[in-house]
Amino acid sequence: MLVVHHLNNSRSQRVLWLLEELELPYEIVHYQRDPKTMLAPPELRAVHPLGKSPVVTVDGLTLAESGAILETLAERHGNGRMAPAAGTPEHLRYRYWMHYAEGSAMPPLLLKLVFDQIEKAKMPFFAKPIAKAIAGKAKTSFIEPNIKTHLDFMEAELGKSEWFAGNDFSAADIQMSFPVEAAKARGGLDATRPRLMAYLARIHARPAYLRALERGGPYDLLS
Ligand SMILES: N[C@@H](CCC(=O)N[C@@H](CS)C(=O)NCC(=O)O)C(=O)O
Repeated sequence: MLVVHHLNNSRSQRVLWLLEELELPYEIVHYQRDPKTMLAPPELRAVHPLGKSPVVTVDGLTLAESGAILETLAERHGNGRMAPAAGTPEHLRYRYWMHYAEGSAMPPLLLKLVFDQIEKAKMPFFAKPIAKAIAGKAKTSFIEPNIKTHLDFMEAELGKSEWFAGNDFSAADIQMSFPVEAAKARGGLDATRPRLMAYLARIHARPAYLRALERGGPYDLLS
């Protein structure tokens, strides 16, 4: 039996979604973030040394890194669905978006989250203006312009085809959902980028996406 080690409000939601698209049986082991630090509990380190989610265990194997997990599951169980045929231009795009999501799109969004937290953090009153000034500078000079470049790029790419890899929905769309949802939640994505907003509406209407939410539990990136 395939087991998904699922942390609440996390990237492992994507694995549940792919498994629902593939209609594969699976079990979930739930882990809750520490409400103060938002970090994963130490038990996840017993499954994988990094203690991050998602991790999947199957047939004695431990798979980590969401892109690698999605690619492996799509390859093993897709039967021609969820990934374009090897050797096609769509497959190159599929591979690109699989890597781009975590390698390029997420870093500035994560930096935004960290610097937003620094601005809000409790600290001695005399340190607050300094911390705010540094965080503000990092955001306006580097982080926000980077997020804007990525949003413009993704918006333009969705003008070429309905889905990220081409005209068919694929696991690359599942992988890309997390940065696009994160951009909506905290990266300034709004109605000024109608293709990305329409993409979000399309993925959120998929029955498998909704089933994955039901099984995974509350997912704050949607609010
Ligand atoms: N690039 C990795 C990132 C894994 C990751 O950072 N997961 C987050 C959840 S979204 C996590 O486990 N955070 C809790 C922690 O760092 O303690 C992937 O896509 O699998």
